[in-house]
Amino acid sequence: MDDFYLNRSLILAEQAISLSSPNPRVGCVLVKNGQIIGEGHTQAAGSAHAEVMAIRNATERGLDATGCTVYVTLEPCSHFGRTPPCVNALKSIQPARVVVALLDVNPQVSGQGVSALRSAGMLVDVLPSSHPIAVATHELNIGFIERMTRGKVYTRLKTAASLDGKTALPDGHSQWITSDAARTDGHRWRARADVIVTGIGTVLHDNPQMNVRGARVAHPPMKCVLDSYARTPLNARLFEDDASVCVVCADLDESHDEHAGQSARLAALCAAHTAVRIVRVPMLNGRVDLAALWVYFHEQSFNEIHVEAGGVLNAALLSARLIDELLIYQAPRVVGAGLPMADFGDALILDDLQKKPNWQWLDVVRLGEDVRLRLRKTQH
Ligand code: AOF
Ligand code: ZN
Repeated sequence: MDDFYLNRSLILAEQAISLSSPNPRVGCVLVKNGQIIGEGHTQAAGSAHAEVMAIRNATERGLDATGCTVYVTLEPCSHFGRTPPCVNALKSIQPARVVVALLDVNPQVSGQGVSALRSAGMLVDVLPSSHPIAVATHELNIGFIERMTRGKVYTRLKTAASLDGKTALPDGHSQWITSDAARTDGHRWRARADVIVTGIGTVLHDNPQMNVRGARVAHPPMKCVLDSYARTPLNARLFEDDASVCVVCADLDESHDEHAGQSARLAALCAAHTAVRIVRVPMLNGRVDLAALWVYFHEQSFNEIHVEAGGVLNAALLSARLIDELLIYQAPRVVGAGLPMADFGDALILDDLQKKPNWQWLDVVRLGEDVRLRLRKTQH
């Protein structure tokens, strides 16, 4: 039965997507005499963790949790952060046993939560890291885990392309290369992100809304346009909802010809839209320094970035080694030769087939008439 209740905890944890960031997505179930007596998931940062929500839920139902078994997807925290330790909350209900799917990599917790529970006399079981529920918990929190362990923001790049890797038709039409099922799925991945990134070329050409449609979001992801010279139109569709918009522009010095024009356009953007945030980033080889921007994203404690851009920006991000995951929707169409843009531009030249592949398959799924390929960068 452990797997059954841990699976239920995992389903609850998934409900924290778009809500809990920068905190991990955690679910918790309290079980007594074969009945679920309380359940919960992590709330927004600064609010209750999953364990506290589950205990509250049992209390609200008038049920006594003493002696229960706690199923929780992530090791209960042992430190005072924005909230008091969950370990203390658990001690207050005196469970007989705690089952944990995955240890918390946060250095302030990492094993200390489990030790504290054991010291308090509880039986604690932790799944082996290869257990499917531990793996799923890891995947659900890949952004949090990468931020904590590698100090970077997990970045997923989405493209939709033809069989021959083209993102546009000869006349430039590109928006609907794949079918409804693929687009709906794409929105679910957008919903997981703290920020959706695109380039000014895409804004000017496709005028995207860059929002999440057809999936529930507690906090809509921030929209971010890489726009060195501040050319984002005041009436761009990405301003149509109230999500915050970050315009990333080049930090031009006053001797630069474009300086005055850029300042005037930025002022107009800020005057027209209260939700605009301007971020200035140094130039590197004539464009915004992407690595510097990703440092800024890390400083914001973002866990996951979702990129939907054109071939030029995609290629630059891949070359800068900022992409961790590829999400490629491929339509069963061949566009043909000599056409505008391939999904990764042409900046990456594979020169040696003897080298190990740099991407490994995560999964390949049929979605309506299309396929979805998901790959993760190999570490070597
Ligand atoms: C848990 N249960 O549901 C979550 C945990 O600043 P705080 O107090 O919100 O603490 C944030 C840290 O707590 C976070 O970095 C992670 O280590 C842990 N998250 N722990 O026991 C939860 N979301
Ligand atoms: Zn906690």
